[in-house]
Amino acid sequence: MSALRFILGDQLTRSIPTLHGLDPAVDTVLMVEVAEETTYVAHHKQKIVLVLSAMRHFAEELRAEGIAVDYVRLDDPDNTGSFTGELERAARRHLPDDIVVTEPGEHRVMQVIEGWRTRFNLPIHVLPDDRFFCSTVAFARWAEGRRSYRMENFYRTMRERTGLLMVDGVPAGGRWNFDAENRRPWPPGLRPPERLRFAPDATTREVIDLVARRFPGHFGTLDAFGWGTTRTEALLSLDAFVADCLPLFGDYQDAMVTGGPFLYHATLSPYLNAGLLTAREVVARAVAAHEAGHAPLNAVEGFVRQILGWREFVRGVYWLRMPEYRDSNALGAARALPTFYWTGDTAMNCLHHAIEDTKHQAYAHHINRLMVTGNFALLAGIAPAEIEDWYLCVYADAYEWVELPNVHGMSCFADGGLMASKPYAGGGAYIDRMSDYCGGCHYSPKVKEGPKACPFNYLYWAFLIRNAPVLQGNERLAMPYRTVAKWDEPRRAAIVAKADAFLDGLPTGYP
Ligand code: FAD
Ligand code: DLZ
Ligand code: SF4
Repeated sequence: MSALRFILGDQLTRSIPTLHGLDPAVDTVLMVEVAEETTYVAHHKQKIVLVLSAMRHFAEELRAEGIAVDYVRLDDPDNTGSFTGELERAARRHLPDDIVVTEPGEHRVMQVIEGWRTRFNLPIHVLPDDRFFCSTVAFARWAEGRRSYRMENFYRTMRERTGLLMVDGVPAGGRWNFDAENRRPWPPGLRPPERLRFAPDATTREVIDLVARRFPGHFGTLDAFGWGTTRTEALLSLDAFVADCLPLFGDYQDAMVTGGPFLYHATLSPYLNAGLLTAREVVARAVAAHEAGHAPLNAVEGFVRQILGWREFVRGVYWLRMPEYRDSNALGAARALPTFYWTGDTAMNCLHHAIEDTKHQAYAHHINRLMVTGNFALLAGIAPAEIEDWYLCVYADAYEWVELPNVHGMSCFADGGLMASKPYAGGGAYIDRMSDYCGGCHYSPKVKEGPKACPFNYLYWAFLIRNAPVLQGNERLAMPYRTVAKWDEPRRAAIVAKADAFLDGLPTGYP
């Protein structure tokens, strides 16, 4: 019995179920670079380089173990451009008895795989992805009977279930949450640690050339490419994060700094999502650092919460609610995406820097994503599908299972509160408090009227006024709605008109 074992580009984990029980004498591993995956959105050039180079390295590592790998390159003249077309060709080459694959990260690809059952006259084994703490079945069980899902409740269940950061059945330090200590603005003069970046080796250089030739119109630059593309490099990045960043990760988790995209953040999501690191080993390292006295609890709990909590939670919601999930639009948002999301060309300094960092690094940290680019899209009423496509394009860590709930649910509130108890909307004061962007801006968060008034302020109030029918009953928005209630109708109409005039003046579409 021979099996064709199909490994997808985000399954680059040696322990992936696809490889369980592999018999090197008869089995073949199939890996394919296909146009379907490189272009289903116009991914950032660095994301394509990272995935294809990591795939090539992973294939070489398997070969070094004596495993037969059939690897199809993007520029192979016979490449059909699709997973199904390449599986069909490979099945003709190898005549396997079985096809084995681990369930994919994305619903789109799951549908493709379901189609194989009727297309191929062969048993197709789709194995559960065991790289997550919480299986999709366990999440569905947790969600049963709940009208809305709250990360905090899920996270506490996961802490109890795994025993992580638990002492005798209670949370370490006597609290579940250290968020109050984790909101410090960046102090002037503090220099973020140097980050480990990797000079591209011959394989990565070859892929860089391929991507530059084949995808010149895709977003982003390649000059600063410094991502690791092997398991060894991903592990070095984990070591460096734990040694240099984890102790202060909590304190400055929400801070934003001009020219400092990474600060104390892990920058591990591209590796976790592609499979070069596992969530279990990353969390175990953070907990061990705390137990060894190297990192304080507020940092380690904050970090564990991101992975054991948020990452598992969004995956659970994705698989529970897809495909309907992406169709909701609770706030009826319908505007087209402004062109500056692609060019960074805007006088709003916070947006300019968040987008420039994204262009050059295929990365921006969470608060830039949520409270700058995401906040603007929410307040402006950008159509969820447009802003979702942008997030799926521009980050090296973007895969729909993690991008969609974060954008659709957390940032756009398009699911009407299924995931978040209120929209993450903020005015200029929040960005001013948490960043140094406003000092270098054409606008000022303190100016209320005239051409220097920070657009985030009137966009915020216009957002509340426009969406009052849906949002004003929300207890967590009672305070700002009390302010709105004090204004007469002409004043409210003037704020909405000002916001609309600003938004109508923005060019839209891909440049
Ligand atoms: P850190 O801040 O150091 O956090 C550590 C790890 O926790 C991350 O590596 C990541 O694996 C996990 N994590 C943290 N927050 C989240 C979260 N909200 N959801 C899931 N995992 C989380 N993350 C992605 O991996 N892919 C995406 O496409 C993505 N899109 C996002 C879109 C929006 C609008 C927002 C608000 C967040 C998005 N996130 C996404 C979550 C988060 O911003 C990134 O995981 C994080 O910035 C990655 O950088 P880091 O490794 O330095 O993370
Ligand atoms: C992201 C990506 C890209 C850009 N290219 C490929 C590819 O050529 N071949 C491949 O197997 N996977 C690629 N990927 C990752 C897939 O998109 C990912 O495995 C699916 O979205 C399933 O989550
Ligand atoms: Fe952003 Fe407003 Fe601050 Fe300018 S003034 S950086 S637009 S928050």
